[in-house]
Amino acid sequence: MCGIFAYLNYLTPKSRLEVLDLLVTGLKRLEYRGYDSTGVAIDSPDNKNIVMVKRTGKVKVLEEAIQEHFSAGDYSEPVMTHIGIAHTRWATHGVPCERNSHPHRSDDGNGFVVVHNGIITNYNDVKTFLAKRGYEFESDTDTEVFAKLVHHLWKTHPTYSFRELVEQAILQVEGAFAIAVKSKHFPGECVASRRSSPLLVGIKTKTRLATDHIPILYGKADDKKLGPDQDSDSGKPQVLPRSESTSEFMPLEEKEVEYFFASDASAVIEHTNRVIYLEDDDVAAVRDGTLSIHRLKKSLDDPHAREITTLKMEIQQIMKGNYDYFMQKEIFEQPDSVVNTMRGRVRFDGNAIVLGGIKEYIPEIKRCRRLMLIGCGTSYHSAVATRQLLEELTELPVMVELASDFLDRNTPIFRDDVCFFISQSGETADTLMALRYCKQRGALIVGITNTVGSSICRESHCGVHINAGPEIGVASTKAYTSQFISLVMFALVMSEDRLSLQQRRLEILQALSKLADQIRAVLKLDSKVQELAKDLYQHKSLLIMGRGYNFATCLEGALKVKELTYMHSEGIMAGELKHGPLALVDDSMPVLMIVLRDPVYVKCMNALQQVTSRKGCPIIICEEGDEETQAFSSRHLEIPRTVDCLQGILTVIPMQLLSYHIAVLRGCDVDCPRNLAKSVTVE
Ligand code: UD2
Ligand code: GLU
Ligand code: MG
Repeated sequence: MCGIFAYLNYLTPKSRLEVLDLLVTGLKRLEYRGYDSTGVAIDSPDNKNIVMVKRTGKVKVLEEAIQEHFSAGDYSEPVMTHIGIAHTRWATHGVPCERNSHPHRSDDGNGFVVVHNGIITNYNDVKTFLAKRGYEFESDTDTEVFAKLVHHLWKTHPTYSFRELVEQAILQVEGAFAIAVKSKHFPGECVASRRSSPLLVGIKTKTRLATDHIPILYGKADDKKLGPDQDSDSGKPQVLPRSESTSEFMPLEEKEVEYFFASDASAVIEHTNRVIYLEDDDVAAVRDGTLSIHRLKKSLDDPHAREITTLKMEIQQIMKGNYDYFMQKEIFEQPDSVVNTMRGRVRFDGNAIVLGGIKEYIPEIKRCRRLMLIGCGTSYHSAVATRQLLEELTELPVMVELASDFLDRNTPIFRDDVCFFISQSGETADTLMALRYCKQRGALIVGITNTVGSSICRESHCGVHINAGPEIGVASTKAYTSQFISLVMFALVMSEDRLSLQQRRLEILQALSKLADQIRAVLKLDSKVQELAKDLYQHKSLLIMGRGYNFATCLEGALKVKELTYMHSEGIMAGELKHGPLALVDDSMPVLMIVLRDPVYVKCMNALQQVTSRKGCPIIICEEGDEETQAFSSRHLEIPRTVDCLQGILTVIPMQLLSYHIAVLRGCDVDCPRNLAKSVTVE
């Protein structure tokens, strides 16, 4: 999920120290992506080994370690051809520590070393397969299996090229990845590939490139699975079909060339503006200074070549991609981040859900007296958003608590309570204090965090990592939708064996499978939301009303507006209108209402009428094509229909966009609102 940077110089003399310098600079350019540890690998001075340096913490720490490590030994001698790889890690498998930092290696001899971004979901199967063949693992990561798998394939298929070995390994892994591999056995070569995680290749040559395209080559390999036990009986390694790619090979005919493999262009732009964005399942290999791009399977819509694009952007621009702010980028990442939260956990075909982090505790949780969901700010809202579904699918009492208030009240807690602590950073002080309070009283402690190795993760008995990837913008967006989905997945797990709930579960699972596309559709409302923001940004206040499954969106929307725009905003439970808030409504008060076709539709329409009859002119968030509701206002945003309990994910996105646009129009610092910090580690 974080950063890869690799540098290959071919017939371009560079000392190892210069290479290290390039690698560290590359990592620094990727720092903004967020990470918790770092590492590099280069060749030893005698070329007989690969030297790795890894550190937890910042790139600066790695830089100091490198200075120390390489002060002795002949690292200043220029080498004609060399490949160095580097990594910033955002832990998903195993806590951030030196042992889990990348690069990971295939064996004691560092035959193959790998940097990886993403999650290999079937790594346990591959691990079992390799363990039976004597491989011992030294980290908790999913990544390590890849290095060892390549090594195993190399042992069993000695004639394979480096690229073929990596291709074969890729065929065996599932999940999301960008990888770059370096090998002692294939000096001067680099193989890189991606699936879901981004990766590009930068090309730097002395003269102008002769071509704008790198042709795509195809192998013949088919993807027979190395099932965990497939060949254990015979003890004979399975013979995998070998890819052959002899066709129309048109190398880049350059004598001296440098290649950069990076997660994004910010790391290469200072060296070259010529890059190829790799597509899913492309395998890019450099051998004898020549770059080739391979695909294992031919598909009809494949182009014949990958285009070399010329970047015309400044670094600052590239870091945020096409976005002006990290928050905006993170809002638009949600189609991917929600999939990452479900990755390896939800099987849509078999309707099965496994939350590895709490699996063993489910029987205990099922026996509990009540569920308590505790958090602050946005995390608290994710609990509000999913409470109703949790009540429905667990049939347990569910309490939702703000951590600070919970502590103020000295809330009674019992041994048979199950307490969930929700926090993006896993370090939120109030939440952590509440956790310790409940733990002391003997409750079962479950964490819902985005940060592996965080305090909440360590101090909880079990939990779920939301795997949304690093969130940089102070105002939380993608973490909210991923927390939401994590809690929904928990509810689904709890109701797995309830016959009467199967239809409902199926309906939710089907809706989850469509969610990414529906989020994409909602994001298309962006320019419409921007227009609405223009109407609203000079006002003093914004009231956001809804009820049922969408009440949480009102609270979260109002929080976003407050923290980003410094404007007053309030999330109002529509059922409470006549008990007070209705007094605020007149023809000048901006109001936004969420009115969807769910069990509370009639009640929402009631509220809508109460508002319009006070001359209020609300902006309505409603379902696509719902003309009856739209008739009440000229301003409405239409969102796709989904199952009631997931609506909150689709309705919160226009609120995120709206607060973002109002903040921009008001000239506020979107990524760092005044007086706020990303992770609140003080009470
Ligand atoms: C986990 C492991 C992964 C692998 C996989 C097997 C990690 C980070 N993930 O992914 O290595 O073994 O299972 O399929 O190592 N936890 C807490 N508190 C929290 C969050 C998590 O204690 O707030 C614990 C959780 O109980 C589990 C571990 O951390 O022991 C990993 O949780 P996860 O959600 O990453 O689990 P999973 O199955 O998706
Ligand atoms: N899943 C890998 C790990 O936990 C890679 C994480 C990343 O993308 O940085 O080490
Ligand atoms: Mg724990």
